[in-house]
Amino acid sequence: MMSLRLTRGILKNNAIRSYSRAPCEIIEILESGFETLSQSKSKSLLKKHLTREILDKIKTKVTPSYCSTLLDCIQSGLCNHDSGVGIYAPDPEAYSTFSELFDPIIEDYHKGFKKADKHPATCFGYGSDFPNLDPEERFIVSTRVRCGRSLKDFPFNPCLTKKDYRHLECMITKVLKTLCNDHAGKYLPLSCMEPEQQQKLIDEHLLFKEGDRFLQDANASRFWPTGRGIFINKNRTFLVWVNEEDHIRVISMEKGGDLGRVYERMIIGVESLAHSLKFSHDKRLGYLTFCPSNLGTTIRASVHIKLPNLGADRAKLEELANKYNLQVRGTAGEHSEAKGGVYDISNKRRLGLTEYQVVLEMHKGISALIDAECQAGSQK
Ligand code: ADP
Ligand code: IOM
Repeated sequence: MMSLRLTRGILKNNAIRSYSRAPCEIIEILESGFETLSQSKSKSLLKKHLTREILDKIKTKVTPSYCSTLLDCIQSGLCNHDSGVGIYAPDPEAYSTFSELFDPIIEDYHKGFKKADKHPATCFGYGSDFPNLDPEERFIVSTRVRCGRSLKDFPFNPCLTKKDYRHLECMITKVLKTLCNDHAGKYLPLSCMEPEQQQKLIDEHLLFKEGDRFLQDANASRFWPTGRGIFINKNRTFLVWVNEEDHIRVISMEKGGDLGRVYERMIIGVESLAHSLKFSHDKRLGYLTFCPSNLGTTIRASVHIKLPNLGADRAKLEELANKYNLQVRGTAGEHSEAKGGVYDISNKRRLGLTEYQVVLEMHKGISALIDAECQAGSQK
């Protein structure tokens, strides 16, 4: 049996899509990766749902248009046992071709979205539906709402060519140039950025990080930094990431807890882009994204928050957050640690609810955590 290191070595040394491997080689890597994952302590949804029966059913399948294999979907999860999810869709058809595996993972992540369920039509509501979460500025450092979009007729990262990256960047930046008022800004291609400027933007939580091993092992960082970049408005409160995990990430953020204002800015931004760009959308799964955790509304509404009393016991904080369908991340985002007592807490599920309902779930949950923090403080 091949060890995890060997599996990883084979995958990494050949940064190629698996269709250029012989089918028997793909099966061999899948079998060995499956054995190693099954025996590991991984808590990923991939490990939980990839059974022998499912593996045997889908291990020889390929998607009709891009010939993506199961290995293209799960190689990141096979290499990184600390993945939360561990599976990505190399192209939109992967969600149906490998539905035996994607569906239970989607149901688990999005808390009960079943095979027969249909994602509701878009309904953003209004920013004014959401009062400031922390008007006295005691707990919340900053608030951020993001959503992801993929452009119709393009596959996701692993299947994109260098030419596709350039083409996507060109289409997206052309539209970004037309944004006005608060949303007007400028596009900075990653390839023209000095390393110091790049690091500064990462440290300020504006830019995506470099060298994410989960994305690299999913074959999502090919031709880096070609086609990648960030659009920033004058106030640095509205950002668009180009060709990172998804073709587009629309982000609104600012200091403090005014969720309504942040959300409203994101809605205007994404709706402006939708006038000129056609997005990849599915009747059942809503907006399509590279990672199944982002399907549907694709919204992650988060606060950077200090909860000294609740945070004293991270396990308890997680348990309480889970009760409100919230997810706790570290200060530098997914797979990072909390620094200086600052947690990133956001809605977990994004599929099966409208945008309004997703943000409401986050608003209610964060309000409840702040109440619990105050109560814990008064009992001291
Ligand atoms: P996403 O998938 O939403 O882009 P990540 O976990 O990769 O999330 O985080 C991306 C960046 O956004 C990180 O630098 C993270 O610290 C930052 N971030 C997330 N939420 C907030 C927030 N409320 N305030 C400031 N920065 C934030
Ligand atoms: N969205 C993706 N970056 N993530 C869920 C990776 C993982 O932990 O599996």
